[in-house]
Amino acid sequence: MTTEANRRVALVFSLLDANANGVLEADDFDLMADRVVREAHASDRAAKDAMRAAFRRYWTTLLSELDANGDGEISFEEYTACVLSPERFEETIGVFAEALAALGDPDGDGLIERPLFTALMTAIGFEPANIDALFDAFGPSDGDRIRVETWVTGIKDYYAPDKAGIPGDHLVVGTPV
Ligand SMILES: [Ca+2]
Ligand SMILES: [Ca+2]
Ligand SMILES: [Ca+2]
Repeated sequence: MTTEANRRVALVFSLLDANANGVLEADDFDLMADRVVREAHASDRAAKDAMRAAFRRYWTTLLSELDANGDGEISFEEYTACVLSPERFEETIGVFAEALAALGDPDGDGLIERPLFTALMTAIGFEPANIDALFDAFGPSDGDRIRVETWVTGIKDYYAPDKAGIPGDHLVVGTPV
């Protein structure tokens, strides 16, 4: 595993622990889904429901794959095992990435404007400066927009334990984890 990926794993765990009690549980994913959906003012109900379902699936996948001691929670130690078998999470993360990126494009033109991107990423818990750096790394067009597929790929890469030198590394730089 790369150092960047190591730091991403720690950062992602801290973000997923939305209620900041040091372990992952169903509440964290409900809380984060609420925060993200609240920012998706222009999205329709189907898109919001898809996001909630993706968060729920994310949790049930983690629970079934990583809860080694069977207590219904995922500790950080248990969570780090996700890097051992990244392929088990690919499909779930793919669904999550598609749902999140779709919220970024409520008008369906395939492009995401910076303000909405920033609002959604802030709801997930990233820092504003890091969000800006990531958006820039995605190479926005003249209208300061990025393509939906670019973000989908970025989200998938971000959660892949074996990747390095990716745009998502901007989310780690300068972030205390
Ligand atoms: Ca928690
Ligand atoms: Ca556990
Ligand atoms: Ca759009």
